[in-house]
Amino acid sequence: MKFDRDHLKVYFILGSQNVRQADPLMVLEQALQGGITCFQFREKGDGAKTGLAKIRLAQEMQELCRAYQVPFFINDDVDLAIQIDADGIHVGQEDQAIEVIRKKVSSKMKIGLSVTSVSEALEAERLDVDYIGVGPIRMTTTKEDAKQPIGLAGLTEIRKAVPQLPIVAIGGIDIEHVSAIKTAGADGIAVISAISSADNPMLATNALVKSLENV
Ligand code: TZP
Ligand code: MG
Repeated sequence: MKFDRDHLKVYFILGSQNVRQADPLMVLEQALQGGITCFQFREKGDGAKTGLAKIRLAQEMQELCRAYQVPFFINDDVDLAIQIDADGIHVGQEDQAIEVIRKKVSSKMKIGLSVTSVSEALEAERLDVDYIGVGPIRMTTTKEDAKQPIGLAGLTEIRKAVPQLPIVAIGGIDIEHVSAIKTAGADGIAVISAISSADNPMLATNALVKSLENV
């Protein structure tokens, strides 16, 4: 699957633990109908599936993404990404080292890395990752161990330090923040709750897509 910075515009992240009542597959399908440009399966935290149930859900989500030709990333779980031939893997600073992952995965697998500071961004550039996830931009309650928000100022600094690296901003982002985040230099936004907690995930996604295109 082709992958470039345009895929970072509206990057949706979801695990079954993020939807209490709804069916996660239905939420994903609505987000795909609304026009998400990338998807990451992030099954972790309280109530997350493990083992076979996790693999099965990943495969079902991957199939949906394929039908909409949207790149399918897996958070953290490099073995699962290899096993089901995901389009990409996304890892944090505390996960396996990028060099180690590169050696394990096929050359076509994309790699994203979470970054919260200029020094981590410069290191990411050296490591040759395909994009960086920069944040948290704002306070978020979705990630239990989220770091301190870096704000638009932090995002702007990181953009200046790595002018070429594709950036997706993450953390506490909703539709009213999109234009300032774009202006600060991000190629797009990554969200969980703005879509997964919306009354209508398809309409919420569509509004995000439109607001990004209008900046
Ligand atoms: N990484 C940094 S913040 C965050 C992750 C996975 C959570 C984003 O969730 P939300 O609901 O969009 O704030
Ligand atoms: Mg991680």
